Amino acid sequence: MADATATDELKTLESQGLSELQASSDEAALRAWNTKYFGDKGLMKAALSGIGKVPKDQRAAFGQEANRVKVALTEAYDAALSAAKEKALAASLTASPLDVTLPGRPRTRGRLHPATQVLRQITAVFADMGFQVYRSREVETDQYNFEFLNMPEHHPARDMWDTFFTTTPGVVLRTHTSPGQIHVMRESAPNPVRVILPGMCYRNEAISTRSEIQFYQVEGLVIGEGVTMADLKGTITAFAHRLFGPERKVRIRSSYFPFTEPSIEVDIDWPADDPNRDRLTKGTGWLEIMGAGMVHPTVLRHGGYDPDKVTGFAFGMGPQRMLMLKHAIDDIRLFWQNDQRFLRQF
Ligand code: FA5
Repeated sequence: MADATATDELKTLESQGLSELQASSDEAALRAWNTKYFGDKGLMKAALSGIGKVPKDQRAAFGQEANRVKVALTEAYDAALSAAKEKALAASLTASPLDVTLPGRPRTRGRLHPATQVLRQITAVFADMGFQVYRSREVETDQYNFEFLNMPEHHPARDMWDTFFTTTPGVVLRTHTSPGQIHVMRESAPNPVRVILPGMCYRNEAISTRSEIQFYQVEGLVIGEGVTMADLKGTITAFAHRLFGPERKVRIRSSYFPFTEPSIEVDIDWPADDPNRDRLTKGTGWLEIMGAGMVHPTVLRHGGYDPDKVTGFAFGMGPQRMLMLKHAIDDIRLFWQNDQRFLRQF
């Protein structure tokens, strides 16, 4: 028999521990119980230190008993703890029930913006004609936007483009994609060039059904030996028929741009059955889609080419105006209003 007092103390500890465990109703209480009994300064440790009072020949039996009590309490604690956790989980599930049979929230799928779609269509048509795509910057210097395009300072033609100036002198938001022509030429001279330059342009204009302050343009530039106005007409007509269908009429008028000589403008007939035809075409039945012409010798020189050896043509079109023509859209402002009812139709 082990020492009566020390062993009794162990037994009391066991029954006291078990009944306190039963009274601990939640996880926090159980953890507090665990600290009280098995912590560094816990009752179990204190009881074990009683071994000093036990006569030597009874110490092994005391040790066995102590171990039994320790295992019994630990197992009871583990069981109580997992029961408490289950109970808490069940309670939280009833408090906020989760119906796993409910259908999920459908994810709305996005699509390409109509302006992006038409840019891609235009790119595809020109790619078939052997044009490469060149990306050019939207923030330009005055030199590139005007000067190199044959519009020196104070040239009246600058008034054709209402410009957004930045706070940095000489730096503007490009008013057209034409400054990209100079970048391409300077990178390519003296080799032949056949590129399109799509991108955003900015103009400080009054916003109307036909004009935005921010819009896309697609510039085109072809340079080589013996390039003529006939090549320009042929390219533009082939392009317009590919994009709009062979039945649509293309009209070419003479015009003026400082960076082309001669210069032209290209119109397309507006669908005759559209009730908005007169309002949008100012009664003419035609909507302008691009400016174009033969690259001015001065511009060729600024680009690093010898105008005695090569010639070139250039054009600048408005893809949004073209999309308006294609689908009889009567207001260009719809493009940037982010109205889903408009965007979803494309
Ligand atoms: C130009 O910007 C010339 N750089 C085009 C050019 C390039 C001529 C190369 C010769 C050689 P214009 O200002 O006409 O030209 O604009 C060209 C096209 O951009 C217009 O036909 C129109 O389709 C579109 N566009 C112009 N302003 C706006 C605007 N405010 N909103 C929407 N589209 C516009």
